[in-house]
Amino acid sequence: MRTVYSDRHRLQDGKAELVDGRLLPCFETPRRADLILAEVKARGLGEVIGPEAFGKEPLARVHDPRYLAFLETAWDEWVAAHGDHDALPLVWAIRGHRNREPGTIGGRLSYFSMDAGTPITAGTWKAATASADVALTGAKLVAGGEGAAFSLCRPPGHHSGPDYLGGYCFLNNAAIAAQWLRDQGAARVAVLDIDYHHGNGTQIVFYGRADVLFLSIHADPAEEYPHFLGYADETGTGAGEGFTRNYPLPWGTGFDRWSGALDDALAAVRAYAPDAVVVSLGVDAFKDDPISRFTLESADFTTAGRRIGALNLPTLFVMEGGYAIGPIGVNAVNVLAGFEDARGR
Ligand code: SP5
Ligand code: ZN
Repeated sequence: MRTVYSDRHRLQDGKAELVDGRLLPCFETPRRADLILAEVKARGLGEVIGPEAFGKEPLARVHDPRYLAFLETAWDEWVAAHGDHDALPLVWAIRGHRNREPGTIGGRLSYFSMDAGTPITAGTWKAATASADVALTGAKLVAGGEGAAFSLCRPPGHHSGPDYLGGYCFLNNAAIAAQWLRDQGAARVAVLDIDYHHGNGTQIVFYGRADVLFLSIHADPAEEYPHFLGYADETGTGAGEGFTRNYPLPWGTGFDRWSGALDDALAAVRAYAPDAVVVSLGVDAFKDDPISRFTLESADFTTAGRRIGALNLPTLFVMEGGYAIGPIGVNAVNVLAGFEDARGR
């Protein structure tokens, strides 16, 4: 399969994130994408191409225009108010507070954020929009008849909701791609999220809809980030009832149990008979991931890819998380190679 990749990901290079009460160097670094790209080339997965520019329209199909306007100018406003260092929010609306956009950049950053782990930097808007273009270009390959494509997105996307950033995500690449596929005529799209963390942003985008099936296998929010969404009893609402499925799993989960959830999710995808599948491909379920607590081995990612390939459906892989830097390329490309293997390529 072909890989879509843009060097512009390097423009998102945050200094620090708040973790367990300390400001630590960002886990979500440019090296991640560089190493995945190197492995794509080393393994001969297929041609690597640059993204096409899709503009703001496909972004606005998923994100609130006020949020997009905020994100585009946030850095300049932040620098004018606070100086030339990364922007992080400090306070959030909580039970009983007003959900009303404040006037200052600091207040607006709080209003449009879900955590203090996702710094806005000088290059955030350019990197995030390039990442969305990478996803959309992959979607175009799949819509055009290529059986599969790999969008090597960075920064990731699945935690970003209609009007907020968080979890290292600014624009929801997978949701933007899934919506674009719908807009191009796909009747039904399934989004399968295998990142270690719940894809809260993607779930929210499609929660009331039956035309996009959302399935997420992740660490139980009762113990793991993002804590406030991703429970099994979240199954969709209204017309979307039954079209969201969550598989929260406990810390320490290994491939036996994880793959049981995967098989159940894949059966649901089959029954749904979508025109295309978007895989939110995080590899942070890996045993040595520094911020995660599942125990998948590198070889398990190959098996997972094979099972996804056995669906025999047009498939777009969209890169999400994975922070064990050394093996990140092997783990991600193992999924893609397993997929190709199952397809007989
Ligand atoms: C795309 C993606 O994978 N985003 C993940 C964002 C997670 N950010 C907060 C993680 C908090 C983990 N706390 C454990 C720290 C290890 N001591
Ligand atoms: Zn993750």
